[in-house]
Amino acid sequence: MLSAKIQEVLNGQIEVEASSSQFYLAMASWAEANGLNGVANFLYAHSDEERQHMLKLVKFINERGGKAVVPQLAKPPEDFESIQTIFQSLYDHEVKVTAEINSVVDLCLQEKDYTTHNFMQWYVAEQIEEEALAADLLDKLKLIGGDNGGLYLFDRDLETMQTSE
Ligand code: OFO
Repeated sequence: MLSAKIQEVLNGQIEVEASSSQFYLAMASWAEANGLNGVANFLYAHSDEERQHMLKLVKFINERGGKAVVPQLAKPPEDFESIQTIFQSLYDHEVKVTAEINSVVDLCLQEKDYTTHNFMQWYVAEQIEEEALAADLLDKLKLIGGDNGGLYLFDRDLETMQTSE
């Protein structure tokens, strides 16, 4: 059985994952409208994964006798300045999500909820991969700079790239 406190933070995490999904969906749509189909594919897939992360939480809360709440979400941006700013925001966003996950894990330890603590380890591992992937793509974009040929190849590479999970 979940304590009220743990249920509250897990519901908060549902919102974080759902917002990530919306944010990446907005980025994907912008990339597609701007002719970057590889980037768009990658971001659409990333958005789907965030939805899976959200669903995992919904199911866990309900399975543990709690009540999952489907949240209202803020509208993500419609426009982005450039592909560089998209990947910078993506990286910054993932770092923020890692901090949120760490605080959930922290509370699990304080509350001695080892079941939820164990469940959250999947998210801890996932964040390591997501941060590393975002940092790697950002580094590549920094190397490319304003070179259109480089950007073309970057977009083509992302067409087939798998996101983490
Ligand atoms: Fe849910 O992993 Fe990114 O945010």
